[in-house]
Amino acid sequence: MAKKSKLTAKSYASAKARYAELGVDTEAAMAKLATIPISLHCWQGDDVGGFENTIKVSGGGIAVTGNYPGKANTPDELRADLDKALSLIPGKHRLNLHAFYGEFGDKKVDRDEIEPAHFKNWTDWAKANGMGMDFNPTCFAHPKAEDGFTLAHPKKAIRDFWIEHCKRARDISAVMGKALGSPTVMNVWIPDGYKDTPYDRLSPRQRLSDSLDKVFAKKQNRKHMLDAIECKLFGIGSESYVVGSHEFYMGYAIKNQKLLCLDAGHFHPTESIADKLGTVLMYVPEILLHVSRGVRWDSDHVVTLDDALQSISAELVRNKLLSKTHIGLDFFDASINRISAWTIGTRNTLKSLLIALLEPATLKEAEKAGDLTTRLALMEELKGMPWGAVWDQYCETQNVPVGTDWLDETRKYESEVLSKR
Ligand code: RNT
Ligand code: ZN
Repeated sequence: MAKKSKLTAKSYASAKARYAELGVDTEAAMAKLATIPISLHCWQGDDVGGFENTIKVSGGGIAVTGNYPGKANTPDELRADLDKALSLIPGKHRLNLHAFYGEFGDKKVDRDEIEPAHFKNWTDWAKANGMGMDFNPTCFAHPKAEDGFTLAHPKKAIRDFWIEHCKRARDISAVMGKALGSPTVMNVWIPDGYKDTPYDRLSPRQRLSDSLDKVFAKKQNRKHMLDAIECKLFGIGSESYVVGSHEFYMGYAIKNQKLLCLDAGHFHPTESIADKLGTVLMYVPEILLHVSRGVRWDSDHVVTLDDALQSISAELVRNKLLSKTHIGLDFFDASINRISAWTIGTRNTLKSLLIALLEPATLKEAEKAGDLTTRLALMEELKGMPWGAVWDQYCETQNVPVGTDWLDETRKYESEVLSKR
């Protein structure tokens, strides 16, 4: 360990000098990175299962594949797994919880009956860890969503059921945010859509708009909770038509000044959300990101340090959009160790932010001056800069494992804890 620290320190000293030549202050970049929270999604820990005492219904077009042993079966197990993941990730982060992860004892509590008390243990846990929390109504995996429609359902009784669920979720969010001293971002995502070509594309959207108006009718304190809405291009089982399209939610968010949630996997496969961030923020107050990775028709692979991720972070840093952006993760992989999945995805998101924070001001200046040759040359040279040495130093100063040392920790946890489940 001591040998490793010495190596880290040595590499960092040389990296610091290299960046200084470009006018980049590596210490300032690390200090800034330490202030950026990432909201860890609870659902990577149990394959989007939840803890309701009802027969599990799948659906909603979000399919988790893989059978890796050791998934969390209880709230305590899920919290222990999150504790482990958080101990391997530098910085202070948040928890993003779905409503069906409430603690219902042995009672059958339907979605239109959830209350703040069902989430008290989660809130206490977050408070003890000094973390904020985000929340989501769960409008899928339920008998009343089995035909693929919830808030836009043609039947009023079904719409009312989901409206009630979302209203309660907002009250719960407000209680959480107040208790934790940081607003809870509540994101509404619904699966509503058709597998095959619809005749009427408009009426479901009018119904959704009307349902959302009812959900959001009660004024909530923005210090305690913020409303976000998430669009999607298509899903498994809603290939031909999704009610909550980008245009729908973009319009609704602008009109009602809600947060727009942009999930990196919810657009055409070659369409990047990076280009949308600044533009959308010209018209909506804040945004929520679901950092994810689409692969062909599926939207939720573990986030890797790819170009798409790096352009998202670059956009946020270059245009100073971080203060208006809530960064959350959204992926679920059951084919690998789930704690490693969280660790890889979150560390990658942070790495991409660090790379962006290490960009020199000369890039902007070159572009402004019309010197596009320098812009291209610099952008390419930056790819070879030793940001990895700065990252290692950051991990070291944040007291989390450097390099792949975290993998030893998840392996140990797997043999001592997960394998016994
Ligand atoms: C689904 C959406 C949504 C969910 C979570 C579980 O396509 O991305 O955000 O993944 O709410
Ligand atoms: Zn999402």
